Amino acid sequence: MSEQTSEPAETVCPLCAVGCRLDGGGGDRSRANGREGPANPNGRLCRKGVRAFDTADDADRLTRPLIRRDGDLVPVSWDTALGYAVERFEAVLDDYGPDALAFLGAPHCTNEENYLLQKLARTVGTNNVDNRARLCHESTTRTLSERVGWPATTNGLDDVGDADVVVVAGANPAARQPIAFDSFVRPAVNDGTALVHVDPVGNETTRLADVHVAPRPGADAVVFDLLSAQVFEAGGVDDEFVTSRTREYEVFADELAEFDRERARSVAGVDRETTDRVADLLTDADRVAAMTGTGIEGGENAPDSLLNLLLLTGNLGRRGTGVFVLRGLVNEQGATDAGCVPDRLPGHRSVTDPAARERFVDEWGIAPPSEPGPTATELVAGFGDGVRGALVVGEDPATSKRSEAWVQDRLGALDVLVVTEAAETDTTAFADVVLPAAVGIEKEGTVTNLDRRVQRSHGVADPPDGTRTDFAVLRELGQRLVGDGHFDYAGPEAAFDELARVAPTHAGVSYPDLADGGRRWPFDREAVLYREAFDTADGRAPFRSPRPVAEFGREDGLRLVTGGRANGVRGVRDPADRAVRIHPADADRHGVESGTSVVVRGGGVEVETAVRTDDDVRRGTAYLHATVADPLLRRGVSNVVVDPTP
Ligand SMILES: Nc1nc2c(c(=O)[nH]1)N[C@H]1C(S)=C(S)[C@@H](COP(=O)(O)OP(=O)(O)OC[C@H]3O[C@@H](n4cnc5c(=O)[nH]c(N)nc54)[C@H](O)[C@@H]3O)O[C@H]1N2
Ligand SMILES: Nc1nc2c(c(=O)[nH]1)N[C@H]1C(S)=C(S)[C@@H](COP(=O)(O)OP(=O)(O)OC[C@H]3O[C@@H](n4cnc5c(=O)[nH]c(N)nc54)[C@H](O)[C@@H]3O)O[C@H]1N2
Ligand code: SF4
Ligand SMILES: [Mo]
Repeated sequence: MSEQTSEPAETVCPLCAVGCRLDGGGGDRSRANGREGPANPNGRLCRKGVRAFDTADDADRLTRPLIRRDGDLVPVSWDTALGYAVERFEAVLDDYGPDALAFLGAPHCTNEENYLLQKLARTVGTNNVDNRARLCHESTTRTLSERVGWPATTNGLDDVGDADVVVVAGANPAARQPIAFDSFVRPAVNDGTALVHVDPVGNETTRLADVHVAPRPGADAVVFDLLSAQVFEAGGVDDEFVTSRTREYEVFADELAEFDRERARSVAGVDRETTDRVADLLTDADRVAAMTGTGIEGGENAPDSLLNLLLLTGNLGRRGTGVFVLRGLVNEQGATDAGCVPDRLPGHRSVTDPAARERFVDEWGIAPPSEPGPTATELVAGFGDGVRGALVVGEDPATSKRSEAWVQDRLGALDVLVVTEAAETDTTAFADVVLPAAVGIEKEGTVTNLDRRVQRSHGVADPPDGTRTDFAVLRELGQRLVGDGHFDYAGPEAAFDELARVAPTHAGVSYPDLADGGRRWPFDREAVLYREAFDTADGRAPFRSPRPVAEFGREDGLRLVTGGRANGVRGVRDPADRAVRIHPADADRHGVESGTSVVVRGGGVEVETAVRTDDDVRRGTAYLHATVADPLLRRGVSNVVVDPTP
């Protein structure tokens, strides 16, 4: 069942959402080589990307289907494993109905695989389908879809060079999306673009920044509102844009006129000199682009306030402006585009939209359910309760911000858990059926990067004997659970063609059109969204009122800030910098200095590490790498004490 074609031996790096192209042709597999592509125009790969083949060569790969018998996972044939999975899912369907099943996946998988996964959920009769990676950028993408149209990056990476100012907020693209940063942001800055970094803690990105704004963690909305008020006062409003392209400006303008700037500065903990400098840059700039990461997700409404600032200054719908959502996993954008979300059909159409539903009825002959389902987080919380069975495709829900005991309890409470995985994980330990999967560079299909570019990915490595692609598995599960020809796809191309028929984002494009570096959706407009109008009901984007500026409560100890959130793709793990970084003044106060062994304590949990003092860390905060901070995060600890090791 080869899905191999005679395409060039080139594929997309599976290790992050930048979408660099790499050479898959023979030779030395210990180090991957880049090929020039739209996201890596110099043909370079980052130090993570050069290990792309490790994902295929890992000795820990699963190669036999397993089912649980008398408590143990035992190897069986594919036919037995799939038959058993179907039998157990059918039992849940008979006893409890379709909403007792959950389908979780698959930002590591292709668009075609994600399309099949959501189709499987919806044709058995439930919208219980989600992928938790979208949660990395949930509030940013929600703001974008509610206020301008699409939950996605508005512009193309290749127009960052046209920006006069780039604002990076809550992200570290220099380390996390390094090739995008080095190919587009760094040259722009070298060429005169001003870089503003908004982050309580300095990182690799700060090193290139002209201004570092280090607000209190969670205070980004206050900072952006303050900047809007300053730009407003300085005459930096783009009146024509505001009049012709936005709504609800009067209310917003009144609020800006009355905005208490002194108080905002004190609440956000930013000094006047710094914010004046940024306000000047924004007022003088013709083009401003923003890049957002996971760090602004936690605070109140930061994406809304950032969007207000961009609308006020007319910075959407032109080259060198807009919002770049710095997505993480290779196909995080595509999993959502293909409909692996509980409230949207493929192409981001609401499950409640009658016209959208009609298209699916025409194509499928089966109506998708019209009630939005719960989110992945809610679904996992319902395991063993409302949810009795789950199919998990290429995710590891056991890795989460919840306590290990809680997660294990939930996974253990299911009647049936079927997992497709490349290797053993904390989740497979709870599975009733484990299906050994082929990984990215072994598969045919398409993936969509962080600037909406849909690229062909090719099987440039042979999958180990005994594994199957998620596409083949989902097709077979569909044939057995739904039947009637609904899943009789010849291969991924047929699924892509169907996606292009039902999803407005992908309309009008087929595989041959994706040769030479792929295309950005929507394919009729490509790079810059919203040139003429926003994709809202009336074509305008609404302002949203700034939230009242509330004081942050006085905190004991240091506020914990984490970064470097990790995804543990097989064989590639980041060497975590274990040190806790604090400001020298805080180090003095705690009686420690660089190199001192310490315990970082909070919520009854302790982490042992060493101190590194750093002027770029905001006073009153302590920065830890996410993997080191994991035990604290799982307890929901937000403040810590740093004490010398006794
Ligand atoms: N090498 C490597 N690269 C990766 C990954 C990997 O595992 N390894 N994973 C990928 C994935 S899945 C993702 S989601 C992305 C994540 O990419 P990023 O979002 O860039 O990841 P982080 O390094 O966690 O950066 C978060 C930043 O937010 C800051 N921050 C924390 N709280 C606040 C706040 O309240 N306000 C502001 N303004 N900033 C705050 C932190 O200090 C930190 O600098 O990276 C992707 N890239
Ligand atoms: N405690 C804690 N929780 C976190 C984070 C953290 O740093 N700490 N990070 C958060 C972030 S940013 C993210 S994005 C998520 C990541 O969450 P997940 O996506 O669940 O985690 P990963 O470890 O990236 O990938 C899950 C599994 O996918 C498998 N896999 C890879 N490719 C394929 C494939 O093609 N097919 C199949 N079937 N399997 C495949 C890998 O073997 C891996 O075990 O976790 C979030 N949760
Ligand atoms: S930036 Fe991302 S896509 Fe590019 S080589 Fe590095 S890991 Fe791969
Ligand atoms: Mo992520």
